[in-house]
Amino acid sequence: MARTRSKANATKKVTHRVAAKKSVRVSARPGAAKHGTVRQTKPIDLYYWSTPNGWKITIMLEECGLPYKVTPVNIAAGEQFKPDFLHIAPNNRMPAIVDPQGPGGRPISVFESGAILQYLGRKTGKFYPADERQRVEVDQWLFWQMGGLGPMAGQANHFRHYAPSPIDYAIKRYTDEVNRLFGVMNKRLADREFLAGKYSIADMACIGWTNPWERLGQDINEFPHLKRWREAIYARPAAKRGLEVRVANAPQVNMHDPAVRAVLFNQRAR
Ligand SMILES: N[C@@H](CCC(=O)N[C@@H](CS)C(=O)NCC(=O)O)C(=O)O
Repeated sequence: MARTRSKANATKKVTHRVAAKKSVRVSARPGAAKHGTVRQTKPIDLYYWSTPNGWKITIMLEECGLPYKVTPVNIAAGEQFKPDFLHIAPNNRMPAIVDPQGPGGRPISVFESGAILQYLGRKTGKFYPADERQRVEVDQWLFWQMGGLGPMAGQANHFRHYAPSPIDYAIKRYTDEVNRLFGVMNKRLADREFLAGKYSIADMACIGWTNPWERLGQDINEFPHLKRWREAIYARPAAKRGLEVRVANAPQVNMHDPAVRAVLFNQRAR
C-alpha cells in the first residue's frame, strides 16, 4: 500500500512511495516500439500541487502501482515559472511528469494531464484499452473533461469565489454550464458503471472536478447517477489514496493575498 510522507516545507522534495509492482506491462498497441514487460525500477517524477488536475495523475500512479516521487510546484508562489519547470512544462502549469524509463529506456517528459494519463495508460496497458472502439469511448470522455468540465468548473470557481467584485452574468454563465455538464455525466452514468463502461483514465480525469460541487453552486443530490459513480470511485483504495496526496501547506494558500493573485491571475505573455 502506498504511504504518503508529507513534509511541512513544500519547496523540498516529498517522496510518496507506492508498492512497486515487479513488472509493468507495456501497451501492445500496433506500432509500439516494444512489447512485453518492463520493470519500473526508477520512480516517475511528478510535478504536483494538490488540485483536481494534479489528482488525476496521483490516482493513475496509485492505480497502476507505479513508484513515483512528488516534487511540489507551489503555484501560489510562482514556482511554475521557474526555468527548470518550464523546460518540462512550457505552459507553466502543473501536473507534469518525467519518466526516467521512457520509450527506448530513455527519459521522457510529459505535460498536460490528459496526455500524461494517455502516456501512462499506454505504458502500463491499464485503464486505457488498446481495442480501438473501447479506446475511442475513453478518449471522448477524457477530451470532454479536458475541454469542458475542467475549464468550465475552473471559471465557475473563479467567478464565484475569486473575482474582485461579483459579476452576475459570469457567475450565472459558468454555474449553468457546470450544471449542464453534470447533467450530461449523470445521464451517461444512468446505464453504465463508469463513463466509458469500464473504469478508465476518463473517470480519473473527471472525479476531482466533481469534488467541489457545493463551491461550484451545484446540488449533488440532483444527479443521483453521478453521486453513485463518485462513491464507486472513492470505494477504490488506490483512487482514494491518489485523491489524498496533499502538499502540506497547500490549504494555507490565501487566494485573497495580492501577491498570490498577482501570480495566479491575469498573466500575459512573457
Ligand atoms: N490543461 C492543463 C491545466 C493545468 C492547470 O490549469 N493547472 C493549474 C492548477 S489546477 C496550474 O498549474 N496553475 C498555475 C497557474 O495558473 O499559473 C492540464 O490539464 O494539465
